[in-house]
Amino acid sequence: MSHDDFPTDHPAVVTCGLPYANGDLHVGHLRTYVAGDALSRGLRRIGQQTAFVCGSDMHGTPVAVNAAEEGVEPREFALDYHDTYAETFPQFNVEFDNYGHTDDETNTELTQEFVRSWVDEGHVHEKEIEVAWDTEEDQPLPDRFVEGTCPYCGEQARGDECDEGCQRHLEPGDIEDPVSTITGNPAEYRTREHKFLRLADFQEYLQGFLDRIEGTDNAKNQPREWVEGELQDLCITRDMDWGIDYPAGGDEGEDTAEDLVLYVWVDAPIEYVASTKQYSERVGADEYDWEQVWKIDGETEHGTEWDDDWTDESGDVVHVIGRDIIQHHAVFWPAMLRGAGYNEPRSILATGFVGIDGKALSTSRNRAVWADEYLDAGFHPDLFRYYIATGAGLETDVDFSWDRFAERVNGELVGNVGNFINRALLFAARNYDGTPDAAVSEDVRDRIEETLESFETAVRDYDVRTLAELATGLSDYGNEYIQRTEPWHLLDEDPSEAAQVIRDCVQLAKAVAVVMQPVLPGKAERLWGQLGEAGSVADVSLDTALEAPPETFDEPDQLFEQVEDDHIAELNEELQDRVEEASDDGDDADEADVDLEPLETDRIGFEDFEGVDMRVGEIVTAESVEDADKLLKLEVDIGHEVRQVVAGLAELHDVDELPGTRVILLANMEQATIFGVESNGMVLAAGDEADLLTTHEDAPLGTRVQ
Ligand code: B3M
Ligand code: ZN
Repeated sequence: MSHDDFPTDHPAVVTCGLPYANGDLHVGHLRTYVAGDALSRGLRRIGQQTAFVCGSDMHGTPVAVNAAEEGVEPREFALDYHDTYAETFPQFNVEFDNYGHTDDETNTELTQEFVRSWVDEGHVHEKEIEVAWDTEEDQPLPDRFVEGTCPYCGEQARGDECDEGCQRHLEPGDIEDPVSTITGNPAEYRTREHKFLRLADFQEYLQGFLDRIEGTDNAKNQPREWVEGELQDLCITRDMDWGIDYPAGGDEGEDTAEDLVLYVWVDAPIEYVASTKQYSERVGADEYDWEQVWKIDGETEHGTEWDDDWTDESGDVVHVIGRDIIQHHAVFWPAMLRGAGYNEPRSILATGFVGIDGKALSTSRNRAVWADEYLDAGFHPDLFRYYIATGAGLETDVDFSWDRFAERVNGELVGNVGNFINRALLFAARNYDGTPDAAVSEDVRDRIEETLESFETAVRDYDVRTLAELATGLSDYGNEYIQRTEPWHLLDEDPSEAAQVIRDCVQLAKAVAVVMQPVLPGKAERLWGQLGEAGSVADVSLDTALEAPPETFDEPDQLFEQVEDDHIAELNEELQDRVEEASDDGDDADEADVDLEPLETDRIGFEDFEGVDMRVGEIVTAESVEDADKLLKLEVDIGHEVRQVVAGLAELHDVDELPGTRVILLANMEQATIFGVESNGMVLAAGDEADLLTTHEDAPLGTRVQ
């Protein structure tokens, strides 16, 4: 059974991953919110009743660790950021119907209700596990209070996620060589009792769910392998003060849970439901009924064979998230919902990351473009929205650079869309006081109809990029039409043809306003005003694009402003200074207390060394590796042949600058497959910054290093 096409006859909700209330927002965060906002506007435009909700993620160690560093109570700390986020999103025209937070009453109650349902249904059990402990502070070390080695891939990882390597969720006790992030001391494992959600109960259900789910390929495919083998229990409690209490009375006769709070990933996704509920309570259930969206239809009898009784009668839940939290949304969350009798997500859209100037965005290196910084630079939010929405398909990484931003804005928005609108409306206002009296030609009508169809398809396919490109497509067409017909000559030569061309162009301009609105809502509104239209372009249906524009309107002003070169040069310089400053700080630290690895005491013979085949090479191409932020796929010319190699350079080198770089390649390194890419050699580099080894004269490629 598959889902009905949008618009369906039940309400939809679009949600965005909740930002942890623990730091400033940057362009990496904003990508997800822009996509969610554009999509919900697009859904409404095609007639789908839609709520767009989110909230701040207040709990867990991501907040507790940062609050402790600042010496502030976590609640106060998180509320501050929550307020900032609530103010910042609208400044990017990201307009949630409800923006709550996970520490409010609605979410607290709902979360405890969920947990009670799981307990009642027998999905929760208690067991003893080993948790990391700081002996100096004499306290447990949940999640981000501990770091160590990922048991799956060997990378450095946080207590509950392998953030630098394989991105897997880690359970308490999983991490190897645990070190306390509070004292830096090696942590000890101690036995504690915790509560677990038995995910194995939902295994079959989850397999069926993954057959039904819509969204990006990464979200549909990656979880398959996770639900194949036996599912590990999910530890739903933590030894912490900050969080939602494990509900009293959830387990009869047990008091061990009293000092436990729920794991942040329990109450965080429940905020999707809580936020929808708050919206519903505000507008009234007659207008929008959260229970219709989230609760399983009352008529449905639920047997154990979910596939047989799955119906499409409840609402449509669409989650937009970062691609690092697919497992939480495609495995844990549907099980949590199912266990409490709630509806499942219809789709999961997992967006790629945002890079900065060809490298990974890094807040610790201050290589980021901050939301405030963008706004302070005085750019209209829609310019960023357009750039990020058209930069790549949803699941592909997008690079942000100020240069590219200026190029795209000036070329596509100023040069194409703005230019067309201005030529058409100026000509119309000057010569006809508005829309000339003529019928729209068939070709133009067809072209607009085609665009409206593409709009619907793009929304149904969750294809935000195509959605964002419709306005430029129509403007291209319009510019070409004006260029070909030269209406300024026709005014004298063939006045009725001149009126026809301009009539068509005004209609095209109106269609541009309608189709650009999801991605460029502010600019669309302004164009709507320029056309002399009443009301808001946000409220009209798609077909309005074909209705006649007002007879009169005034001369327009420019819709988009040119981004100036010197402004961009300034912004580039600021970014560069910041990154350098951060890395200087790092260098000082490196030099002062760099941890040099001890020298090997075992000597090797010359024969052993001879077995190591190192060659002079040159990087020919460099490109990123899907789903692996740190890795690059390189082609290295080593004289005899060109080798494909996977190297962990993505965050440390500019991918565009690597081709042409001379390197030393360990040529007889064992072959390996890393993130699905074959690696046939190893590029040698020194230290945390991956300082690349090279030669300093002209040794020919392929020369052996001795
Ligand atoms: N607060 C942020 C993240 O891991 C986390 C998302 C929660 S969504 C329910 O990206
Ligand atoms: Zn890992």
